[in-house]
Amino acid sequence: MYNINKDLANILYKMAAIYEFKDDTFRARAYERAAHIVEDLPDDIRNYVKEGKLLSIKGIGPGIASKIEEYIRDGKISKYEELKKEVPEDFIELIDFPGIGAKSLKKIYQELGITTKNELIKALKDGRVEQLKGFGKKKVEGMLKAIKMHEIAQRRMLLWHALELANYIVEELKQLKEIRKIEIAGSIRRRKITIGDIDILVVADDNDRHKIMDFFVSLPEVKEVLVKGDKKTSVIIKTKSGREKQVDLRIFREDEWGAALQYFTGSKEHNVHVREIAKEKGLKLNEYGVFKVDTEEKIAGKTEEEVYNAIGLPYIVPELREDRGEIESAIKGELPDLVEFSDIKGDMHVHSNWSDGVNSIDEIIRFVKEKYKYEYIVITDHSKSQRVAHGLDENRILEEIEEIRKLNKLIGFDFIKIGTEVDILLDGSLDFPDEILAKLDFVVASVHSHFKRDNTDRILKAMENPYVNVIGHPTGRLIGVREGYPVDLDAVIKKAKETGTALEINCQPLRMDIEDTWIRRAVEEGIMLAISTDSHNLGSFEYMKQGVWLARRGWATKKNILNTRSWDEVLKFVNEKRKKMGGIPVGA
Ligand code: DGT
Ligand code: CA
Ligand code: CA
Ligand code: ZN
Repeated sequence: MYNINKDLANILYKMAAIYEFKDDTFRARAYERAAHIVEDLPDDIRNYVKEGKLLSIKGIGPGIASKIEEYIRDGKISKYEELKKEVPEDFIELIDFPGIGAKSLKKIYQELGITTKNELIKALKDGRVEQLKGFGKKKVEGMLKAIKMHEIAQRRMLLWHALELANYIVEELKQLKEIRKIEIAGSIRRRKITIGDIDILVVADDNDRHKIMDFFVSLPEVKEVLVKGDKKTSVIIKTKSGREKQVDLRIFREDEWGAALQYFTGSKEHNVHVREIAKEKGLKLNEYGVFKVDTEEKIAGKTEEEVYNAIGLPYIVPELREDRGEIESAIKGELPDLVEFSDIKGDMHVHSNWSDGVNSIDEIIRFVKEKYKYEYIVITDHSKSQRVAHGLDENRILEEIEEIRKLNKLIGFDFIKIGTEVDILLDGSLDFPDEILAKLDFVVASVHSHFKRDNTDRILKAMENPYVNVIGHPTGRLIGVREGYPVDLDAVIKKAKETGTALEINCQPLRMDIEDTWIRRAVEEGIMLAISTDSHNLGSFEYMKQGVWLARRGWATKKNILNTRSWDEVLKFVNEKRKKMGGIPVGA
């Protein structure tokens, strides 16, 4: 479904930043708070409006409520349109981007008269900004880096967002009964973590093509038509949050469907290799089918499986199609049996409102038990060094343990496991003493500070601790926002193997950390991986799916993933390490 909460939150963030630019700090704070709240709502914002419950949400006052209602009614907020005119046009996209800052832009605008992005970059580079009061070399470098990150983020879209947009377009197109089959192809189907453009394929009768393309270009989100033909039409879609994305729609005949899907799913590298294999067999492969070179006879094309089989290969799942050895494995009949979402038995990294999560543990229990077939959830609130995230100190985590025991008693079994996301401190020691960690069922340890230095030493040291079971988001990267800290993942994988520690595949859209190639290495080395959502709100539990996709791109099977195990088996993993590294077993 199209995520209206997210789009609305993006506009509220922009409004907050523009108020900041206008020195209206009061409104800036109010809009920022409202944006946070809307972003984290567990339910579609339209339902709150429908039920007249908007004003009962804490942090949404009458002024903002009326803007939200206007947005839902008209698809825009007139106040936002007005506000945009008070800021140079180029600044609108930059104004709320992390590392840039509305206040800094304002100062540069006022003191240097700068109004475009190019002028801004120039002034940052030639030292004019550095000389302004309140700016220094470091800050200027940070801003330049942020602008570069922003450009990358604009060019490619995160998988989750691209998929939401693509699904929305597919739903719209499905209104046409002339469309007999429809599928998203390209990098989305391969579940790449960032997406260049969206490719949609359709089966329809030849004489319906025109009607379908007419309907496609008339969608209200279409901002520009790049090419319009009967077989292929490309448009630019503008999302409500102002992002622009190219969408290609292609129409095929029923008997071409498999060949078209195969061709337009890519990757290019995979396809080049597949065509070489076909050539060796005297066959030709294109988007319409598989043909004999000598007679031009068509021998396959209706389904993808048929296409692969015709050139002597078994079906290869889209996530593997990167020409990273999948064709060789297919020839040998050694393709891995990849992990699936239905294999997942629990989530091992979840924040509640005891630290910086939105929901109470009780709400989390009710939501997750209703929606997922999980056997356990590990609550892993932050430790005390994370002050902005309301990290727990020793006393508070003992209280949390008590609370969890009570809640488990109410359900009748230990659905909630007691954990922590403990900070790895600068010297590699942990933010809780061992006596506390020993009382927990499961421990995630993460680096949350000093992103500039090489953090290999800290992580290796943390893994030596008998109570640390997983290293959270091992690289610290935020896609399109900040690069990961320098870290030697080969050394981390080696140490993980030595100590019996797992590495996390973090499912947050901006993290999707670690990369598929490193997952593959971890799988080859036989170390454990935990796919975890790092949820801070109820909507985030759904991200588990993209963590599974990422694991699949890293060739992971069920046995490589810790949270496909029942808790008894997880406990074995935990206690093996505790024993090996000199800790006391769980519950002793
Ligand atoms: P993206 O959009 O950058 O995230 O990545 P893709 O893989 O979706 O690339 P895109 O949209 O350019 O093309 C979709 C697929 O179509 C691509 O994965 C393979 C196929 N394709 C496109 N152009 C060519 C081509 O010139 N040669 C071959 N062999 N395949 C192509
Ligand atoms: Ca594409
Ligand atoms: Ca494309
Ligand atoms: Zn974290």
